[in-house]
Amino acid sequence: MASESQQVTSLEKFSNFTEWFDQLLLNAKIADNRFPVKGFLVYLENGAYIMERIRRMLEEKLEKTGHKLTLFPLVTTQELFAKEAEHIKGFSREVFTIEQKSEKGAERILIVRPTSETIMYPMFKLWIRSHADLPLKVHQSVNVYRYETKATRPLYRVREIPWNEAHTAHESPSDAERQVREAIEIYSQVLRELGISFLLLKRPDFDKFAGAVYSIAFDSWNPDGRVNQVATVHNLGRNFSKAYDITFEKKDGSRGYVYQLCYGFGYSRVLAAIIAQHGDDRGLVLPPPVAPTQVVIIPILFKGQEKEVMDYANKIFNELKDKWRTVLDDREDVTPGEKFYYWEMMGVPVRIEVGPREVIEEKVTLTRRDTLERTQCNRLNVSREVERLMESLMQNLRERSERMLYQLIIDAKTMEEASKAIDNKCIARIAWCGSIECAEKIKENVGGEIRGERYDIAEHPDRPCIACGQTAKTIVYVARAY
Ligand code: PR8
Repeated sequence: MASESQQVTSLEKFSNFTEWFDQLLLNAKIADNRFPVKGFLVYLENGAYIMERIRRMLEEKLEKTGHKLTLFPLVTTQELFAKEAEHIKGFSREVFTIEQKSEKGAERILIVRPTSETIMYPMFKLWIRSHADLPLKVHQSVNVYRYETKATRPLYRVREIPWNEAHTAHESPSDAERQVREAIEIYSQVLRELGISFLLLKRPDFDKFAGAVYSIAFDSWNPDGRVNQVATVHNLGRNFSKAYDITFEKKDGSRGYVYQLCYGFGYSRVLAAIIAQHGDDRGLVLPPPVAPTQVVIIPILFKGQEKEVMDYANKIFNELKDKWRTVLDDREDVTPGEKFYYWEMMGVPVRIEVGPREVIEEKVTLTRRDTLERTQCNRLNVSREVERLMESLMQNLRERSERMLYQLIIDAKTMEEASKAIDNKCIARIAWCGSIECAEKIKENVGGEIRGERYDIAEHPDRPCIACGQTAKTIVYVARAY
């Protein structure tokens, strides 16, 4: 068994992230950002494919846990939109509207969903009668539209947002809390299966979702130091049920407002995280569950032996094609070297080369994309070997990404240390007293925002607030964000 390991660098990705990312989007057929309406992206064959795979992974888990698939309209009225006061405050400057003119010339403005609370909840009011209708759990994968005022960035901050949103209603606060844990588990599982590592953070009150009691966010790391919020879970308490009058008859015959949650999973941001966390200077490195091509077979042709090699390559192809998305790259006008380069950029997890030597020895040579390590195996074992490599690659992606996350976290005891951490494209871990004044001071002096405290583990401050020197209430993470 021959083995040769090579160092794959990610220098370009870390030193010049934006350029690296933008070029890769086009070269690897992920997305084209040149559409003439700002913030609206064209998803190319690989980008659209990967997002579709992510969608299926998520929806399968949502449906297994009793979330019913629904499809709600794109629009709502201004009156319905304005019912929950905090929500309208949060979103009013970001909405796209449609002008609707009747034949008589009367005008009506419709609001295009920036999210669907105000579209779904008037219907929840009609559907929910008694405790027997609860919990109600629905979800949909749709585009929502936000006139983002922050600078747009392809995949990270778009104005047409492809996402899945789930909305639930419950009879008690404890059932709503149970649902928070279920939602977190579902999102964590999908992200884990994609090897994406993240901080699970409870957002500070000043940064929670408009209308929520509290918000939990999944902040994934990014090579340029800006965290990428790929998903969020919001506990809405009874804020919306009171505004939209969603009540139910309790077991004891009295009536009460339902407790609600909404949670969202940003498909384009998860795609960005896959590219950004796993990619290297040669291009994409795709997790097998979402790779459009999982195995590529490249025949190495020598004059006079073309037929033997092609027959052999076809045999391997037939052995693999039902189990893995396999391509036999038999282009005649492209050299094997050029093919290697192309498929490496495309992030194909496993490459198989077969040449005259492999034919004679009844072997194949395999290269895994994450480490570019080469191995050989007997032709008869190829299917098993591919499976082993896929598992090992996936585990390595997960571990490598997790290691990087913890390398990027800098425990900062002073403003200077925190500021230096942010300048060095890291995430600062600091002690904070909880006051808005100090949060503002930190933002100003450090150059990053307080993203929140860990939700998955309890972290107790062992030092005073970094800004005022008073007793700290909590340990929080500070970073720049998209
Ligand atoms: C909600 N209501 O709306 P959220 N570009 C790309 N992805 C985005 C963008 C953007 N401009 N804005 C948001 N996302 C709740 C929960 C129904 C669902 C993605 O929550 O405003 C982010 O990944 O927190 C974000 O975490 C997710 O949508 C949910 O958005």
